[in-house]
Order: sequence, then structure tokens, then C-alpha cells
Amino acid sequence: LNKKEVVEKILKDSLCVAKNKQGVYFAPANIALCKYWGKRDLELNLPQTSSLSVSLGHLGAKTTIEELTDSKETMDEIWINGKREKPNTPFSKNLKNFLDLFRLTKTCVYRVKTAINIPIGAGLASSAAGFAAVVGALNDLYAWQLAPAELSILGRLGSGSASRSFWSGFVEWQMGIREDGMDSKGHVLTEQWPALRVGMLILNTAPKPVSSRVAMERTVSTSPFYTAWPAKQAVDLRAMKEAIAAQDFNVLGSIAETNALGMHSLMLAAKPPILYSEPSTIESMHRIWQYRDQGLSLYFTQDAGPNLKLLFLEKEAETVKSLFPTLEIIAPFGEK
Ligand code: 2P0
Repeated sequence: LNKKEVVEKILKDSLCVAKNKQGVYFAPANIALCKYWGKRDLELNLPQTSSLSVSLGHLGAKTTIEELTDSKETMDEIWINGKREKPNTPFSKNLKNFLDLFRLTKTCVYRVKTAINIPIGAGLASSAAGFAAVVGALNDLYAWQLAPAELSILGRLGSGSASRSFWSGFVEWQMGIREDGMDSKGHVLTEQWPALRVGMLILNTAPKPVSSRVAMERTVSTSPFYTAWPAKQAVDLRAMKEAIAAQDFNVLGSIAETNALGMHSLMLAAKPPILYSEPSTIESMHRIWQYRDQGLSLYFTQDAGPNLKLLFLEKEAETVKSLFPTLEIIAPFGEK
């Protein structure tokens, strides 16, 4: 199956006729606590394993989309944070290819305006929020009235991790087993954890040298340790869901940390190796371990970039902020 066929399956009863002048949608960014790393289907972004994330509340992408009917434009107009994107950047091409899945006619062009309040391309999940917001905005524009789980499948076609950006709180992306991926979608957990905090430790916002897509492919095809990953992931995921149900923060934090380090160790063994960490990343890890030895319940996770996301509870927020003054602290379930 290709992407277009999946879109047609989902939209079989809906017409792509603009019902509203414009569509609007906000999608939160999400941070994986049990990571998605490796695809079993490169076209449909079907993962090798399930994964679990927490959404970042107000941090994310808000997209407005409209069809340009009377315009002489032949290309989509893409705006990010008030700036017009050039049509030939990798980002614009990527988005254009994605929008091609939804155009009713070849002459249909879109104006897409996205306001995004997280650094783009620095392993801070901007693509997840970005694609989810575009899908949600199309759903609004065309009044498809799709359920979040169906939007999740469409979002996945843009970027795997976007499948988890249609809910707030904890979201599991269930890998599914079907070839068409109709069972590979997000599912929100009922548990809330108001005291949970995520701290964004931004060490470098420069775009990453190796894209997640390339890094995943290389890891799966060349890392000798990749065969061990699905089993570890299944064990971690089950234990993490238990920790969430029991609100056991130290178990949650330690699984998240070893899961991230496990993912990065796969990459170190790839050929050629992939190392997203920078000296400041390693230095911060050592500091976190030192504080933990001294009794502070503080853990980290790391995605496809040098930045760390710190995990802690509200009662430690002041201490953590004094240790990492630049930290942006997010309350994924809102302030109490
Ligand atoms: C995740 N990451 O679970 C993992 C952990 C980064 C590290 O999903 O190729 O942009 O578009 O499916 O989703 C980032 O990769 O990759 C990612 P594609 P995506 O959040």
C-alpha cells in the first residue's frame, strides 16, 4: 500500500470539498518516554515497536490552512511564525508532498500558516506537532469529522511521532501488525499525573546533522544490537505503564532514562556511527547522575539531538531550576 491508498481508505466517505473558509488546529509536541526508533515500513512510517509519550501542554504547533482558489499561485504558500518559507527547502518539499495526498485537483494550492513555539529541527519534536497540526487543520477545513485515532494514522504518514500528537497526557502509539497500518495509531492513557514536570534543557538549537529518518534506517540496517531492541522496548513499555498506573516516579524516570540511553547505544554501534550528544550533553548527564546520588529524584531523556528533557516532580521544581537556571519547565497536565 502507498500513502495515497491509506488516505483514500480513511476518507472513503468524505469529500475533500472545503466546507469552511479555513481550518485551524493546535497539536501539542510530545516527548517519547519509551522511544520509537526503527521502521518496518519506510513508506507508511510503520514502527518496529510500540512507543509511549507525554504531550507538552501548550508547547506545539497551531496551523491555519485554506485553499487559494482565485490565486495565480501554482505553489503552496507556507508560513512559519510569520515568515514565508522558500518553496525549495527540504521542509517545504516535504510538506508539499504530504499535502499532495489531500489535494482534490492538481490546481489546488494551499496557504498554510503555522505558529510553532518550540525550536524547529533540534530533536524537540517539532515535526510531530507540525504534521499533526496540518492534519487537524485539514480535518477542520474539509469537515471530515474524523476521530483522533484516524487523524493519528494520517499524521503518521507525515512523521511517525506525529501519531502521538493528537491528545494531551500520556499517549501510546500501538505498533499494530497490519500491512496497511490501519491498526498502527495513537491511544491515550486515562491516567493523569498533575505533579509531573518536564524540563527542556536546550543546549544547542542548530538543526541536527543526521535526520531521524536516515538515522533510523541506518540503525536498523547496520547496528548489530538492533535485534535486541524490540524485546527491551516491550519490557520497558509494560513496566512504564505499570509505573504510570502506580504513580511511581522513580520507576518511570529510570525506565525513561535507560530507554533513551539504550536507543542512543544502538546508534553508536551503527556504521557509520551516529552520535547526537555534544560535550554539554554528556556533562549534563554526569551532573544529573551526581545530583541523583545526592538524593534528588531527577532523570533525563534524549531524542535525536543534543538537548535533554529532564523529568522530575513539582516538589523538586525549585531545586532543579536552581541547578539548571535556563530550564523551561512544562507541566504536561497543567499547574495544580
Ligand atoms: C520518538 N524520535 O519516539 C523518537 C525518539 C526521535 C527519538 O520519532 O521518520 O520525526 O518522520 O517517522 O517521528 C523523531 O522521528 O521520524 C522520533 P519519521 P520522526 O519520538
